Amino acid sequence: MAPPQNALDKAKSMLEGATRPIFFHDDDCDGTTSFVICYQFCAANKGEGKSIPVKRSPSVTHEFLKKAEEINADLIVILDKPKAEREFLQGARVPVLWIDHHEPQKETIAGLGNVFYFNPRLWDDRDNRPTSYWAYQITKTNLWLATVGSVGDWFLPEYIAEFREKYPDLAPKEYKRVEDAYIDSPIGTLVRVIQFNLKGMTAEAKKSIITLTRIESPYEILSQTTSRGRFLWRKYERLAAGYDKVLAEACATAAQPGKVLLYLYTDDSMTFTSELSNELLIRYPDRIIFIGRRHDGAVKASIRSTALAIPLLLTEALKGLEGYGGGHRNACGMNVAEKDWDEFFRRFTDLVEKA
Ligand SMILES: [Mn+2]
Repeated sequence: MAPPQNALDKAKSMLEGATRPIFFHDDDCDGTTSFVICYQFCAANKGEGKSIPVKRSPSVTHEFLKKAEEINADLIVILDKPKAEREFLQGARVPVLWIDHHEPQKETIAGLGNVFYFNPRLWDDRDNRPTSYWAYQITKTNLWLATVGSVGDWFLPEYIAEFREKYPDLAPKEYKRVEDAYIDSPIGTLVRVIQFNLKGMTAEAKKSIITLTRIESPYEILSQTTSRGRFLWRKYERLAAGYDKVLAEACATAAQPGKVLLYLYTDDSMTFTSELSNELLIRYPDRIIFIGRRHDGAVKASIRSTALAIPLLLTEALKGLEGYGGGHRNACGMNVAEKDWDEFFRRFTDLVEKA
């Protein structure tokens, strides 16, 4: 079952009633677009919102409470964060609206009357449509950002049809799968603009987020019709040069035979690991995508596959070596000491070839 209308309405009225909402959101494309959708919705209802991107930790910890107190917030909104500390929720003296689509956190919220937890998986465990999708269902505003946010989180929403009607030049083909929109499309470019703007120094990323809250149309960015759109585009362009270089190198290594497509890079200035592995998986769906970065005497890598279950292979290949790894069935992260890298990778490819 999909979340009922009254749950969407409840979230909507909480946003409508807020005059000083504070948003703790994930610092990826989905979390940030969700924030902008809700922020602009509140602004239209005279609510003055504040963005607190929650980086590194998957959880909103109790230390964040003082941020809400500092600005005298009358509503706390958590967006796209899989976890929050009970101490944080319990200590909040104002209502909390928590919208997420990861593993439901029933125990964390049990008995807390001030928390409204909206998670589609409470109604249907297979429903993990992204947070930006729900932000759109709740507010019915910002169709283009909701589309970009959903595609950025690997989901093609049904409202892509409306998007296409409104912006035919931004969806020139009929996209059937999220992969079609994710690369080589204007929507994919907008996803990248947001992803790249969130990279780098915190202060710089914050400035980009604030700028994004002022954007009214995707053309401001894509055609640089305003100075704020130009600002986001420039940062994107600066990083795109580096990204295109690593992408070209990675595509070149794809010519080598084998089930595993390995690309190792040493550039320390910027990490593109997750964007790169998504794109390579679309371009080479039959391969295991293995993207690693040499850093601090270790190799840190991300592994993706469309079909093969990776965690067990990873555990097996890491046995007795200095390293760790794990994650989801088709997407894992791992870290191994540089001295053990060759041995690890030999074992890993052997296991993949036999699988
Ligand atoms: Mn998400």
